[in-house]
Amino acid sequence: MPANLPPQYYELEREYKTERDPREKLRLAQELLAMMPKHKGTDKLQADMKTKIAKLKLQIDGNQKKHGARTVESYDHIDREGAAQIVLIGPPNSGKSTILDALTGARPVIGDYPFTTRTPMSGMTEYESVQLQLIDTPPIADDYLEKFVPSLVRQADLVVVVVDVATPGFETRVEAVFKRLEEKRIILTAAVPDEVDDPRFYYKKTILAAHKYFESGGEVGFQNLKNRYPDFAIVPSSILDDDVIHNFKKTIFDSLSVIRVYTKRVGHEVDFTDPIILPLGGTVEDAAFELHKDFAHKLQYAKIWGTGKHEGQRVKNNFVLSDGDVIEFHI
Ligand SMILES: Nc1nc2c(ncn2[C@@H]2O[C@H](COP(=O)(O)OP(=O)(O)OP(=O)(O)O)[C@@H](O)[C@H]2O)c(=O)[nH]1
Ligand SMILES: [Mg+2]
Repeated sequence: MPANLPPQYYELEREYKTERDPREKLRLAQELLAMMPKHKGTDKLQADMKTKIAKLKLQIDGNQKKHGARTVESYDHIDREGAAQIVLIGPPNSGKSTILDALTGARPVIGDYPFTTRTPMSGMTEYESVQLQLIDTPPIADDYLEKFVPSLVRQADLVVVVVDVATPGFETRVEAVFKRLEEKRIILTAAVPDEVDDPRFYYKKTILAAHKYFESGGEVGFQNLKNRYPDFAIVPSSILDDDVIHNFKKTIFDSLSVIRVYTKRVGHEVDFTDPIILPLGGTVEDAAFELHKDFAHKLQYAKIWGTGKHEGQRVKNNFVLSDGDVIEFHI
C-alpha cells in the first residue's frame, strides 16, 4: 500500500535529516509523525519515526543529566512556570530587558546600545494572583537571529513584540522580526486560526508593546504602529508608570484566553490566593483534573458561586466555568 505522503512531508524530512541540534531534530520528528496519514501504508514509517523520537528524547535527557541542568544551559528551552509562558522578542535596543527587569525579580543586563542581550532569561510576575513567566531574548534583526529564539517562540503561550515607538524607523525593524520568524515557519498572528492549510507552519498568538510610549514621538509612533498592524492588540508600555505596567499585564492576561477559578473546601473559606487556571471553555472536570488526576475520577458533583449563577448552585462535571467562579468539589 503506498504511503501517500503530502509534498510538504518530503521538504520537512530534508530539514530533519540535516538538523544537528537534538531538540530541534526532535521537534521536526514529532511534526513529521503528526503529518503522516495514519493507515496501513504508513505503519512501518510511523513505527520508525516513533523509535527515532524515543531515541532523541533519551539523548536529550542523557545530555542534561550528564552536564547537570544548571551548569550547561540549553537556551532553546525554559521550563514553564506559573500559568503561562510569555516570550518578549523584538528589534535591538527596544526595551525587552528593561521590561523583564521592571516586572520581575530577574536582573538582565540593560544597555543603551543594541545587542546587549545574548542569552534568554526568565522571571515571574503576578497579575491578580496569576503567576506569569516572562522570557527576555536576544534581539531579532534583518541580519541577526539567534538559533534558539525560534524554539523559545514556538514553546511560548504568547509572544510580545516589544517595539520602541519613539525612535524613528522602527517600522522596518518590526517587519524584520515578523519576516525572520516567518523564514523559520513561525507566523506571528493576532488570532490563531482553527485550521491551518500547511501543517509545517506554527501560528503564534502575538501582541505588540508600544514601548517608550511616553518619550517624545512615542504617541505618534503608537498610532503609526496601530495603522500598520490593525488586527493586533497593541499596548502602550513604559516602566515609569504603575498604571501602564498594570495595563500591560492585563493585556497579556486577556490575550492568554484563560480563566481563573477559585477553590473552596467544604466548610472553609474561599482560597483567593491560588486560582486554578483553565483555558476558555474549561469545565468542572478540567478544574478537578488540574488539582489532581485521581480527583477528577472520583468527582461526584460540584457547587459553584459566581456571577449569573445561584449561590452554591449544584452543577455536573461538564459544566462550563467562567473567570472568577468559585468551586467546591464533592467526591
Ligand atoms: N527613555 C526610555 N528609555 C528606555 C525605556 N525602556 C528602556 N529604555 C532604554 O533603552 C535602552 C535599551 O534597553 P534594553 O532593555 O536593554 O533593550 P533590549 O530590547 O533588551 O535591547 P537588546 O538586548 O539589545 O535587544 C536602555 O538604554 C534603556 O535604559 C523607556 O521606557 N524610556
Ligand atoms: Mg536586552
